Amino acid sequence: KPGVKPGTAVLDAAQAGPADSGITVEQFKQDYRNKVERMYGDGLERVSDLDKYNALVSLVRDYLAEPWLNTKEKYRRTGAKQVYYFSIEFLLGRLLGSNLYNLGLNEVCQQALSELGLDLRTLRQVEEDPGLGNGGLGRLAACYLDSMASLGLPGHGMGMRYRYGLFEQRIVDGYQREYADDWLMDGFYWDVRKPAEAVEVRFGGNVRIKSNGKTQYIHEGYETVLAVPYDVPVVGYRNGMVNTLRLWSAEARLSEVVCAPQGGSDCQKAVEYSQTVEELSNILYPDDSTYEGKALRLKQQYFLVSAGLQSIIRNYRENNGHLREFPHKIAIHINDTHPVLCIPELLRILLDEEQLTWEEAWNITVQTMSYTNHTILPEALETWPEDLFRTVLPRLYLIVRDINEYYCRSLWEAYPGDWDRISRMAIISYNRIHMAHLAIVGCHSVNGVAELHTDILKNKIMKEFCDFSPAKFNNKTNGVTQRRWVSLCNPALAQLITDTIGPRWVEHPQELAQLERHSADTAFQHHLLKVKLQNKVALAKYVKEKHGITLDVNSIFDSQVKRIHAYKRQTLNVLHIMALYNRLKENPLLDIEPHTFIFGGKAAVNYHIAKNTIKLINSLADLVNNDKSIRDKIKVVFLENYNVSLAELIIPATDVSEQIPTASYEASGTGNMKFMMNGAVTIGTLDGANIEIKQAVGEDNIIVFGLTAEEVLAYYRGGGYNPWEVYQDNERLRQVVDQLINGFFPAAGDLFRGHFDSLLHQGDHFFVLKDFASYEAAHQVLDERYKDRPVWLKMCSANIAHSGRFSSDRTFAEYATDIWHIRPDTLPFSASEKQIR
Ligand code: B1N
Repeated sequence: KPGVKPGTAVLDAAQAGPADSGITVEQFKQDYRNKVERMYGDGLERVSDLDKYNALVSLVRDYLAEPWLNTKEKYRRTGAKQVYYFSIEFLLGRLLGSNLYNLGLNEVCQQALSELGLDLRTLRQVEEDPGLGNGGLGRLAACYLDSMASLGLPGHGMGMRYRYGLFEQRIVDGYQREYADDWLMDGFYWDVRKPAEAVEVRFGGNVRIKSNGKTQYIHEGYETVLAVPYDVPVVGYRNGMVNTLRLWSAEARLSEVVCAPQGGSDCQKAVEYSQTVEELSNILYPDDSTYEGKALRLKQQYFLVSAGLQSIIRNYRENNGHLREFPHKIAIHINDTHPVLCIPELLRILLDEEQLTWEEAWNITVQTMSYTNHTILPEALETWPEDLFRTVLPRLYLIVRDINEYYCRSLWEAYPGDWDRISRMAIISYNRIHMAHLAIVGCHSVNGVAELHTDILKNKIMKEFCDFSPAKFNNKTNGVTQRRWVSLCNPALAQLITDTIGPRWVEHPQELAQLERHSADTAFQHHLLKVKLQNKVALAKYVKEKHGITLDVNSIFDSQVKRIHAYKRQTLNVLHIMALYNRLKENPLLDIEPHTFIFGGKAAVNYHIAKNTIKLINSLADLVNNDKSIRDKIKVVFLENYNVSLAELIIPATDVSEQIPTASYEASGTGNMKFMMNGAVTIGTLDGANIEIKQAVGEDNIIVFGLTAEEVLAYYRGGGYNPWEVYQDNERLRQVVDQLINGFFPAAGDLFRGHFDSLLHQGDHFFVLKDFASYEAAHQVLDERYKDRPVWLKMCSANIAHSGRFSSDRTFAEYATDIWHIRPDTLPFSASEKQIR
């Protein structure tokens, strides 16, 4: 049923933290009634849920106006260094719950509404997910916003206000169908439009070089797009801080067009023009970890960068002195290569508008900029054709050419005569502009997102760059915010933790380590079990309402929820379930724990094999769920439209977290961290942050399997491996691989031939067959452990207890000290606390 939306959990009153909002229940009730009446000219009893929700958001915004203003004022007064996190995606998720929670207003609001006969949960559910991101990268940016504000640090987001977010996924007959995500349809009340702070962004045209003593670059004949900012408040956790996420929207100045000579007074033309302009911020590209060389994407990137930088510089000028001081007052962080045009754009402003020398401008730029790489997938590395770049951004093109020239000269000094190396490292080569190279050259810091990922960058993908400037390279293992990913989505667990070790963990997640002492405690284990069960019941209720499938809440909930991608190996999971099903069919009395296998995730619109994987999962679900002979021992469900809100429902209810990419491919993963914080046990490969999760929890508390990254890379060097041998040697595996095409899925025909071929005839690039036996054995170990409930619950507790270092508060503190050089004494993390990680 498309109408059924994932609900939200209730927070318990006892989770009150430090600062008090100062607003009483009575006050809240009165303010709320007034708000409804003023907004709708009608009484609370007569307005719709949507109206009630909107009025509540508007009231919360009123409450946060003062801290927002005070925060800005404080930044101006103290001249504190400001960090701007540029990201083409911010996957925020719903904001009402998190803002109430961080403002310390949750209990008051809940109470006030209930006295008015309303339910906060219902109103929270009205909210559309602002889905302005694809997956991990965008969600990470959102977690960092929460941590920056909650640590009381001056960090802001710069992003795009897409008219349509990531598509809404519906499953029709087992297939993914994409629908526009019209998230703004009912309005978005969290942001504030700031038309007075709009700036112009210029595209196309040409550059005239004027030389009278000093060379000047005159950009002419360009098209102008108006960038209008919308500011979203980012509320810190009970600390009175409110930072800003600035989202840019493209608009046309129609009045000018209608009057312009070319346009005549032709309204039709004006409308067409406005449509092409607005196209710029219309859609989020629905690709995760892939690169599409679309001109519109390049324009989006420049639009964000130019608008963002102009507004930063305007603000800087109002409050500060000379631009030479810029890097001491401003840090700009580039989230993957998408906003890397920050580098040439800042240079352009400093050179053309501020008349600085190249050397001055270059030093300021490099000192200001830092860059995070999020993937080593070759298909995600951005390169733009030189021609396209020159046409769309003629002035920036000249600047990039100059950067390349200076840089290649310095390479030549270091490696005289080594043309091959220089052309491999150049920013422009073979008529393409390499954005990652530009990022490495123009930033003072380059980081990966987990230890293994950074090692691979340093020793393989970016080895030559690292040899040339080793000091730039560093690791910052990702993290997630425990406030959204435990407190908000799993209030019952949060309550149990607080009852056990006190409330400080919400701000000092390292303190979760104290749980270790209680992990074998029967009373604690009993509560933990109860919490999990309660969360499973909530998820089962949703699944029943939405999909009409009944789940056994006493079964093991085993979840793989993430984008569908060959390297993430949903197929491995599927083949294992098929094998389990076959075993049950052979021996209906087989003594296995009942399992519920949960899948969720979107496939990129043009990624055919991934879309077929969804159909494969749904075909398996049809088969298994309708086979009476296995007596509900296994169930398979694919939950439609996986997004932040659905994650908030699935993660707390999960026992087993599937993190099974081919080693070396998943830069970090962040879902793995969310599951562990909620007490799920990971079954995973030694990839990305899984390795660090293993270090944190110890090898008894995680189940690892499969090839290591080193082994995978060694196979690639040797030209791959022979999947036929594995297939021949393992009967159970041979059976399931054959079942992809032999009529086992009655209506599938040749639908899964692509999967079959990629496993057997195309060399099994992702080592699915190679890792199968080890994956199956790992599952057997898991089941053994699960049977011994006290052992299992101890594992769950250990995962929660050691999840502190995967808090984005820790990650952010590291970025702040090591990269942005924000004074460490302003960080709430004491040196000794940092040691714990
Ligand atoms: O970034 C996450 C990591 O935890 C994941 O391992 C990684 O896969 C993910 C182009 C991407 N890398 N690259 C992207 C997204 C959109 C796009 O258009 C690339 N996403 C990741 C956070 O570090």
